[in-house]
Amino acid sequence: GPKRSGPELLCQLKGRVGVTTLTPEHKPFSSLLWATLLPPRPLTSDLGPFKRCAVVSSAGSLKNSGLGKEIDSHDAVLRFNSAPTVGFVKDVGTKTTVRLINSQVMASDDHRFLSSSLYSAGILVAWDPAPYSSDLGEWYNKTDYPIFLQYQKYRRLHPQQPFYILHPRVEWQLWDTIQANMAEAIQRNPPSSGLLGTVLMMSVCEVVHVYEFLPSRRKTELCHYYQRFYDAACTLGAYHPLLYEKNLVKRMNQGPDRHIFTHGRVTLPGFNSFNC
Ligand code: NCC
Repeated sequence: GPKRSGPELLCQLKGRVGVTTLTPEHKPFSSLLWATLLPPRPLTSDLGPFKRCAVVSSAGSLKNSGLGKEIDSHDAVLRFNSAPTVGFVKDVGTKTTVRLINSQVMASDDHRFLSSSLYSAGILVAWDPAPYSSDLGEWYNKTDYPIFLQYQKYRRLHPQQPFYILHPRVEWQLWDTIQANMAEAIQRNPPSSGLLGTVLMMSVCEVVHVYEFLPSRRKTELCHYYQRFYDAACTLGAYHPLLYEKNLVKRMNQGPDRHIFTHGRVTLPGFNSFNC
């Protein structure tokens, strides 16, 4: 396809991707008893609007970054999966407004999703790699991990904590946008939590700073800032089209390259901050 400029890409993203979450009215959930556990309104009606937001990737390059204070200065902070703050406050801050989790985290025993206090801060948003069709009925019968079972269990144990499920359409609207801007065919797997969370925050914030999604001078093979596990695929991608996601974000960045190098920081405008 044609090589779009940053502003053109932002407009395309804004036009094609609509962040929505499941509500009790969505079929086939509307006919199921547990649908009453879903929030009555979509996430974007309940969250924000915020001025300045931070998206904190889980990359190993956050380690020894000293970015904690800067991250906490934002009005809202999004984190991913089982990325902790306790023990890492100097580098990643303390504030958690939203935690975006994949269905693998919800289902696997090692993450103790139902019992760990790690997940109790902020609003939870869960997602599961759905079939490309984004048909809710098809997905319901063929989730990657048992997202709905775990959702029901968690909601019954923690009824006060807001908890949303991302509409799988978002994954594929985003995937289509990535593919539309790449010369080669990319693997048909949904984008990483990192890009999904970034677009989520662009929907409710005026400005979004994304940390260590594009690696800084601290770039390392250390997978996560919170684990002693080394694998370059964490930064470069394997299952997720991560390198393509990063290419797109690099092209949309409105901050100077220097900020990527020193802070691993990218600056993106919220969807309501520009006209197309
Ligand atoms: O690793 P993960 O992601 O939880 O990281 C969250 C997001 O941060 C960005 N990232 C992370 C590490 C790194 N070195 N560079 C990065 O840019 C990515 O954008 C990433 O999405 C996921 O996307 O949900 C993912 O989840 C893990 C895993 O399921 C959870 O951490 C729970 O253990 C996946 N790993 C495996 O399946 C083994 C990972 O592929 C994607």
